Amino acid sequence: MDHSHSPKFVAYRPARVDAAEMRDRAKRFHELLAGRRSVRHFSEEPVPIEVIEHLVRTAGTAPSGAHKQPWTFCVVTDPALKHAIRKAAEEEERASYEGRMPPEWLEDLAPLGTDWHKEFLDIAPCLIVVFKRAYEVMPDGSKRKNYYVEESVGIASGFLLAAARNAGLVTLTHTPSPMNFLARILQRPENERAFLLIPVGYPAADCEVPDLQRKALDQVMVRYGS
Ligand code: IYR
Repeated sequence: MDHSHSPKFVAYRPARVDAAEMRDRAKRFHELLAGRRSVRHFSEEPVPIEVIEHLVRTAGTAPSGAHKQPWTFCVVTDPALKHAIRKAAEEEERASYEGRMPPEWLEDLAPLGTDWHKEFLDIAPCLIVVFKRAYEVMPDGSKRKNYYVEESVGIASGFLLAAARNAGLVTLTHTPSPMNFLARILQRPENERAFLLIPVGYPAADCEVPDLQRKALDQVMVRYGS
């Protein structure tokens, strides 16, 4: 049997950006994303589904191990489903905040002002539940493992957050723990595991965020070479 593959390649000539414009674009993109904040106080105002679809398309442009695209984005706008998710998340989060999380963790979270109440899961107009696909099921029923699934889905989620910010929407990377209730409520197949829960919408009129600072460049970048 011949196991050789002949990969097909196509020309790739992305438009060249001149130096001045490159600097300008790099700076502006930083300014755009520097203005991103995790938001916990949402408005109920709905978001056009076409916009959400574009955010998901953008997330799906992320690189992935062996181009397996090991992700599924569940877009939840149904109020009853959002409420079921809120109830289950609060049950887990209550157990975490009231006993499962060690004191150091609670101390680290104190500046964020979080607790087990997750009202935003009812209020935000759209919840995007990101699932990672550990493996694919082949037509013959056999399983084929995906590669670098965490990295791939993490990058795709980052693209989604950046795309939402670009569209003028706000997000939260919510991580109720454990998250297995999401696969149950959304009736996902057994190859999918919840990875992140991302409420998307507009901030409430009186929205506030914690007064946090980001690390400076010299704290995150180490240069080798001149
Ligand atoms: N999952 C909990 C706790 C939590 C943990 C981290 I790390 C945060 O940065 C924020 C919250 C919650 O969502 O409240």
